[in-house]
Amino acid sequence: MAQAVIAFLKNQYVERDGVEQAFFAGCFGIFGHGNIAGIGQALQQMPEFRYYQARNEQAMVHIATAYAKTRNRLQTLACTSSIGPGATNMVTGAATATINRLPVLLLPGDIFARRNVAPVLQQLESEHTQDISVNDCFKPVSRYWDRITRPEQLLTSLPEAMRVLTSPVETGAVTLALPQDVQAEVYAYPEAFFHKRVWHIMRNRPDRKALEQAAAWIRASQRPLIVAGGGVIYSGATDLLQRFVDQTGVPVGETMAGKGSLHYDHPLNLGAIGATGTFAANRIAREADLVIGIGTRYSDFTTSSKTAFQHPEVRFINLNAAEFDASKHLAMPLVGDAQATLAELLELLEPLDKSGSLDKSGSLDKSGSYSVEASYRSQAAQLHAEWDAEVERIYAIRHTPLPSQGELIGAVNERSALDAIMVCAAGSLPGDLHKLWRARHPKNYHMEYGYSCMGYEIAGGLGAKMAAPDRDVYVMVGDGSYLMMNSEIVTSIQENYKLILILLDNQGFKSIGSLSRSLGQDGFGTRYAYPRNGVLPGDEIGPGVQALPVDLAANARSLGAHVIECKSHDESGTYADFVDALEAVRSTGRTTVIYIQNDRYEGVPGYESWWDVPVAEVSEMPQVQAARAEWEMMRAQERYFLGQEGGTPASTGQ
Ligand SMILES: Cc1ncc(C[n+]2csc(CCOP(=O)(O)OP(=O)(O)O)c2C)c(N)n1
Ligand SMILES: [Mg+2]
Repeated sequence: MAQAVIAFLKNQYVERDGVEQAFFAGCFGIFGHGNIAGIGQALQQMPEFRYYQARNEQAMVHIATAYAKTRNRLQTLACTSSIGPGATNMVTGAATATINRLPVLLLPGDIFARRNVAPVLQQLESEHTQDISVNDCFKPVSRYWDRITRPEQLLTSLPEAMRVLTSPVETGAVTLALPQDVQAEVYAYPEAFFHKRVWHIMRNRPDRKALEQAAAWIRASQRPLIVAGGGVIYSGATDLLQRFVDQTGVPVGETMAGKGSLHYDHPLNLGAIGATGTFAANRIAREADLVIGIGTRYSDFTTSSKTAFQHPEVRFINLNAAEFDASKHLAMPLVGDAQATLAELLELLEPLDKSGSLDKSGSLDKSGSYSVEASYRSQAAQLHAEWDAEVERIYAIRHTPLPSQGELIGAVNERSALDAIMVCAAGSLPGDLHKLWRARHPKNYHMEYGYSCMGYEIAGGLGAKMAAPDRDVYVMVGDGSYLMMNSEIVTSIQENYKLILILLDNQGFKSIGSLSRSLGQDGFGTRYAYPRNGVLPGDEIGPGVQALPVDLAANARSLGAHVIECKSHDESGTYADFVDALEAVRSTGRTTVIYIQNDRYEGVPGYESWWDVPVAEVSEMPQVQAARAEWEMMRAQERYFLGQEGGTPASTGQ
């Protein structure tokens, strides 16, 4: 049965726009008794389906996820684990993939189907059923889940797995739990099952009436704004988005997954939107009367916890492959592929034919195409320029004795190759990068911020590098995330994929520390420092904090990485050394860690936005009471978007 799984997987292909490729680039795994004799033997017998070793099962799912993200979901890796802890280690990875709508195929081993020798090593026993194992934990985090208790079940299960993995709507983690005994059983599978199969990736088109209504809404809009999400990039709609923006003058704010949809220096790119957004995007959002969301899930970071859009009559048009997302905020739902839908929408905004008449409230430029008012276009361009000056200001800070994170981001941005990929996921870096990173192509900014999973960074960097070996991959990782999962440095050495890891050590959680202070909690429990009088220190302790004798640079070196430690040679601090390191790293031969300490407190500010983190309603701490009062003010600005009265937008017309 396990041989059949691999023989099937290696013959699955996808095709989009006439380009065909194998869907699986191989299989990552860690062997134990739950998979070694089954999938392990099959992989050994079929070396043309490449097997890769990981150090940690969660990490290998992140590798596969990042691989799929880099390849715009057109290719991924399978992941095999043993039963028990090997399997449950993948649950966090599965959630990360599913939340980000990225395809990964998980093949955890499972307890014996025949049961006679139960309980087997690592089996979770249950008094009320024998039909349960730890693999049931995968159900809520998988888009398709199955347990193969008879070998012939593969004949119906694997095609379902492929349908879900290759569907732009349903994709995410797919889990096929493989009982240890069944993996080794024989079955006379029909030969046709193993023939090459090509899965066509569909570019579905939206309902015509909804499309016409959307065009009318756009023509009637005075202050439209595009929110560009990850779907723009995955569907390959970035060139078309630029045409749309050039033609209509509608400005763009980018989500975490959508950053890079438009070149950062396009005058109508307002940059990041939402809680970690720029003042440019957030000001335009506040007054927008129409929001055109393309390929976005509208997470709370994008909507500033539903406070970003304050125009009393704001309405939404959502272009999305998934009806679920397209319908959010009771929008006019354009359910379809972003590229195909944008093309059709653009056509409807082009000059009307001679007999056509323009919606009265729409504007008409000289060519007859829809375009926003010139004053709106120039307001957006002005804000874009002001934001760029703010980025410049932060890039130019030279904080001492320890550098600020903003200036280090600037140095990496300016000293990495134009086609490089920057990977990140958690900590204070994502917010700062969302604002400050100048994205120069759609793959330049690889941020996992659906799950913001500490530990994704290095593993994700490896996945990105495997998917794009000709590009430099820069992983920006905090000391907290580094400590949580640095294991795949070893895999990168083993497989000779060179990663450039920028390890920013601020001795703890800069992000949650500053969140904690904003909540009146003084950074409690967010520092890596010795306890004082039996209590972990907060920020009031100041420089009296007693640091831990931890040497992360030595740790990285011990895993086989080449390490460059930034030191201070004069009163200007370590910045100069960092710049030198960024030059030197271009020619190192293997995974290299640039280790630098940065300041815990010097942060990039928020720009006219908010994120809802509820504060204790009653407390004995005056600072917490003050934070609660502020929270209540902002909470009052959260909105429901209820759309039009009397039915779905398309049925009511206006
Ligand atoms: C697996 C996981 N656990 C906890 C969190 C909550 N969390 C978000 S950021 C953060 C601290 C990250 O520390 P570090 O990597 O050093 O980055 P810094 O905040 O210092 O920039 C924590 C604990 C998370 N996102 N993921
Ligand atoms: Mg840190």
